[in-house]
Parts: sequence; structure tokens; C-alpha cells
Amino acid sequence: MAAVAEPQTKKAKTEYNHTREAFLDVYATLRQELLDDKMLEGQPQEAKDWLREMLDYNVPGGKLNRGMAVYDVLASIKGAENLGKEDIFKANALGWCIEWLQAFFLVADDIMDGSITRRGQPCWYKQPKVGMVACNDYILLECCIYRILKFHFGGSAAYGQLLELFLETTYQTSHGQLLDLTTAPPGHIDLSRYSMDAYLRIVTYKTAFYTFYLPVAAGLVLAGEARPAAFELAKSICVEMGQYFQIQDDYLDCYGDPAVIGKIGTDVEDAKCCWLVCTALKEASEEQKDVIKANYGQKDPTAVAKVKDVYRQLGLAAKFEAYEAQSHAQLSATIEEQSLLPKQVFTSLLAKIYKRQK
Ligand code: DMA
Ligand code: MG
Ligand code: MG
Ligand code: MG
Repeated sequence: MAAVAEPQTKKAKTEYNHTREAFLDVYATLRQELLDDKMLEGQPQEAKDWLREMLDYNVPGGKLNRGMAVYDVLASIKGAENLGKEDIFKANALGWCIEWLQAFFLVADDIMDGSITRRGQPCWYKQPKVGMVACNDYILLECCIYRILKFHFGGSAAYGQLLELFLETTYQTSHGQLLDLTTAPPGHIDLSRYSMDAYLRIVTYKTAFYTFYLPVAAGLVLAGEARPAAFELAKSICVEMGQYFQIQDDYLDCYGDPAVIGKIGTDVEDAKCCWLVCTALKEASEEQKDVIKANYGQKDPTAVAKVKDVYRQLGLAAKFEAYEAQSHAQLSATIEEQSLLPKQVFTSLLAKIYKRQK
């Protein structure tokens, strides 16, 4: 089941191009291994066809930033010229485990958020033949992570560490989702819960750990990093970056172009404790707060428009731009100040998300 091991010649070492296409080739290999899994022996062809279609629909269609970051982190530490084919394949297989984790969370998140589209297509549960079968499918997506880890890392020294990393990150993310959902109980809007502190806790757990810390920590494990201080430093920078990333996500939910971001925003309808509403409530007049209170968390497009008009009156788009510049400067300074890890581990991640439009 292991990747094709070829001699790590000088040629093989320097030939590798870390492109989206090369990364997607690894997806095709991993998918085939999952379909050929001995555990599925005797399963009807239909079940394998379902799995294949479900994977293709939900796993490879995103920006792939998280998945491709594992290789980038490893290359930043070891030097790209020192990586052989096997190292590269392993980094990419781990990267795909993160994309699988993301697919699992998104299929579930779209059901819970009542979303309509994702990555430019209907959400998986919205497909007529899928519906609530999607609940089993997100479990399958999660299970695939541990099959891939077993196929490619089973028995290795890093296996235990990687299992723990994926399990702990999943636990943290589901606690973030718990807070995200219970802070916005349908029909019980309580504006006093939408504080910046509550917000930052939600996004640290629901987004930062799996989006940034997981790929960086996975890369560190592959690089053989053993200093706890290196992991701690990575965590603190990744949490800060993850908060920034989710604030962008919240901004794009309202101001992004659905044709570009591939999804239709639902944060106002879902009464989410998002950056925009937390920022608005800090500065809103009593009248503006009343408008938010009367209209937040309703499906009615007129109500949504009233909330967004308060956002406009408060100049939230400009406030976001100011936040983005300040956050980028602060992160850059933190990355510059530390000397435990190569700066490129973090700067390559930051460059990919700065001023993102999707
Ligand atoms: C994303 O929160 C968090 C997870 C764990 C999927 P979100 O609902 O804001 O994401 P999106 O805007 O992509 O639906
Ligand atoms: Mg969502
Ligand atoms: Mg959500
Ligand atoms: Mg969102």
C-alpha cells in the first residue's frame, strides 16, 4: 500500500514541482487505495461507486491551501533540495488527510448552517439523492483519514504522534462548532453573547487549529522536530493567523462575491456570532442595536438587508480593511521576532491568505 519507493537520486530530488496538479495526483492514488481497501472486500460495487463519487464531490475541490501547506512547511525546514520522492509523497498524503478532515467538517457544517452552495456547487446534502445520507458520508470522510494514516504511517515512529494530532484537532474543532452553534440558538437571539472574547474563542477552536496549526504541526512531525517549544510557538502563531483567516471568512460571507467564494453567505440568517456583528455591536447606537435585535437571525431577505444596512452605516467594510492591515503587520512582526523556526514556515502561509478574495 506504500507509495512507490524509488531511489532518491539527485534528479528525483530536484525534479519535483509542488503544483496543484502534482498534489491532485496524490489524491487519485489515495482514493484508489481506499477503494481497493481489503476491509471493503465483498462490499457491493454500488457502495464503492458511492464512496468514489462522494469523495470526488467533497474532497478535492477546494483551494487546497491546508493540504499543500504540509509540504511547504517540510520544505521550509529541510530544504526542498533535500527531499526525496518518498518524503514528498508522505507530506502530500498527510496534506490530503487534512483536506479529508476539512471535507468531513464542511459536509456537516453545511447541514448545520443550512447552507446552499459550497465550492461552486450545491452542498452535498442538497443533492436530491443524498439528503441525510450525508450524515453517514461525513463519518466515512473522517474514517478515511485513519485508513490513509494507517496505510502510509502505520508502524512508523511518527504514527502515534500523527494519530494524536488528528484526533486532538478534531476534538478542538468540534468544540468550536459546539460554541458556534450554541451561541446562536434558533429563535433565541441574545445580543449580549456576541462579544469579541466569545468570538475569538469560537474561531480559535472551530477554525485556527485545523486550518493552521494542523498543517504546520504535521510538517514539523515529518521534519523530525521534537522540541516542545517549537510546537508551542507554532501554535501561538497559528492561532493568531487562524483568527485573522476566520475574520476574513466572516467578511466574505457578507461582502464576498458568491461566484468567487463558491458559497452563499448565511451568517446573518443563522444569527452567527461573527466578526461583523461583534464589531457592529461595539459601536452601534441604541437605534442601530434595535434594528439588529429585530432583524438578526431571520431568513427573510428584507430583514437581512436591514442588518447589512446597519453594517454599511457603521463603515464595517473599511473597518475590516484597517483590521486586515494591522493584523498582517502584527503577524509579520511576530514571525520576524522568533528564531526557533524558519520564518518561511509561517510567511508562506500568511502570503497565501493576505487580502484573499476567496
Ligand atoms: C467554518 O465555519 C468552520 C468549520 C469547522 C467548517 P463557517 O460555517 O463560517 O464556514 P463556512 O463559511 O465555510 O460555511
Ligand atoms: Mg458554514
Ligand atoms: Mg459553521
Ligand atoms: Mg463562514
